[in-house]
Amino acid sequence: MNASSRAITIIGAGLAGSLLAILLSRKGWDVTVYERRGDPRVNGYESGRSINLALAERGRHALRQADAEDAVMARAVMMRGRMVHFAGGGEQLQRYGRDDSEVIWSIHRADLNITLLDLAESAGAKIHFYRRLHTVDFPAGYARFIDDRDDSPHDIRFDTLIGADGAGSALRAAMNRASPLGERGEFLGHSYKELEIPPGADGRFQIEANALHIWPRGDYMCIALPNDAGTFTVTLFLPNEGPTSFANVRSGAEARALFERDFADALPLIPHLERDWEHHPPGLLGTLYLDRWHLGDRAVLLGDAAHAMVPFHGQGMNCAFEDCVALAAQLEARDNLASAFAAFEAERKPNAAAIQAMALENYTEMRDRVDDADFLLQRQLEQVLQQRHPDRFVPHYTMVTFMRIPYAVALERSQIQRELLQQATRGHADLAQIDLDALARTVHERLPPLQVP
Ligand code: FAD
Ligand code: E0Q
Repeated sequence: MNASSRAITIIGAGLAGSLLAILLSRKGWDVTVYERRGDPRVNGYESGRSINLALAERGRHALRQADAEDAVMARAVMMRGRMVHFAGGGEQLQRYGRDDSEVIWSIHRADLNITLLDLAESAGAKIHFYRRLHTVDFPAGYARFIDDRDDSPHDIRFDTLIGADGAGSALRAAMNRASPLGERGEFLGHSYKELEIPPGADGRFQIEANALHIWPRGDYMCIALPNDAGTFTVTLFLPNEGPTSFANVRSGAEARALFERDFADALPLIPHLERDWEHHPPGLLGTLYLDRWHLGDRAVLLGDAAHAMVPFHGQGMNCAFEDCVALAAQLEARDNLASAFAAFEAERKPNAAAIQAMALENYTEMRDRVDDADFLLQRQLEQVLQQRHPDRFVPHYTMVTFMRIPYAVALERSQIQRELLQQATRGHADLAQIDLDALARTVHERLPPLQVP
């Protein structure tokens, strides 16, 4: 598409909005971005969202397209695997991949966002802060923004709007009013709370730095991701109702009692438990499904605005970044906006649905299964099958995290593989009892070769 004549207005300068602004500005589009919050480089970062995030191959690849990878990776902390802290004490590192070439990276949300904002501006994008999208007149091409500092309205004219304004998207609400999008939200019924592990007296990490720590406890769990300053951000995921829930753990003192009982090895590492608890409101979790992501040539949604998901696969940002690359490519390839938006939606919607489903499944797996004997046997068998059939049997986690095959393909193959693993391990306690030759025949029948890069 001929970009020189066209202007694009992006709503939201979060993770997806700022990355997309870089990609489109570099391709010659005239990009303007409107962001509800203040400039984080001036006022500090008001987020209320998770402080750090796991970056995987899909996200890294997208950052590479924007020449942002080196700057981001310079401050990233490697996570080789999950460090599982068992209820009875003791811990175990479950590697994510085959070696240190297959790892994920903990990055700081604010640093990442600032890096992307800087690059977007140097690529020519204009970013306006304190501009919260309020209402849109699509036929006339007018949008109204509010400056929340003084409630003043600001009206602009637009050609087309791209909604990167997150799970509570105001653009989505406006589009839905103009023409229903078939929106359906499903709350998980569990929420989260963030706490901090400061560095030790020597300024260093108090627990293994190069891991994603996880305390699985059946119906709930804690995780911790490292930050480059020697701290960890701990996230407690808990049901909203029930015996151990946000309904019953209301005060900092009650939170301390919960940690004494269930997370005893973590408790001494969190000195400001009560303060953190009382200052951070619990965050809601859910999945958002839409039938349509675009409105003709007037508007399109991406990232959380289009497909918010639960965070248990660590893929929300990675998926949002993949969306940005896909939308930029369709805008180049098609000769008009409406067909670019339609092609983007057709390409990405099945894949977003697949990672949404896998993220939900991973919650049960993380909180309830990673410390089970049958789970561990299945992981062992998975490794053996990967070695024997490297082009056919690729572990679920590898397909999602270290590869860029479509999420929908990863989901389909994972379902077949899980069935094979469950059938082969049923009633067995040891790998030696499993007939690998019989299994090889099933693998060849059911899993065609996958192009492994
Ligand atoms: P956001 O990052 O939410 O950005 C939206 C932007 O729009 C914000 O800047 C906001 O201020 C702005 N905005 C909102 N409304 C308006 C408006 N009306 N007008 C103008 N601007 C507006 N993903 C991973 O890949 N790895 C992880 O490890 C991971 N961990 C997570 C842990 C938790 C607890 C949670 C909740 C999420 C996690 N995610 C993770 C998901 C990730 O945070 C999101 O998928 C990602 O932030 C989506 O990016 P986005 O740009 O679509 O939305
Ligand atoms: C990852 C990395 C919030 C969060 C982020 C994550 C992961 C998990 C559990 C959670 C999944 C995993 N995982 O370890 O399988 O890989 O990002 Cl809870």
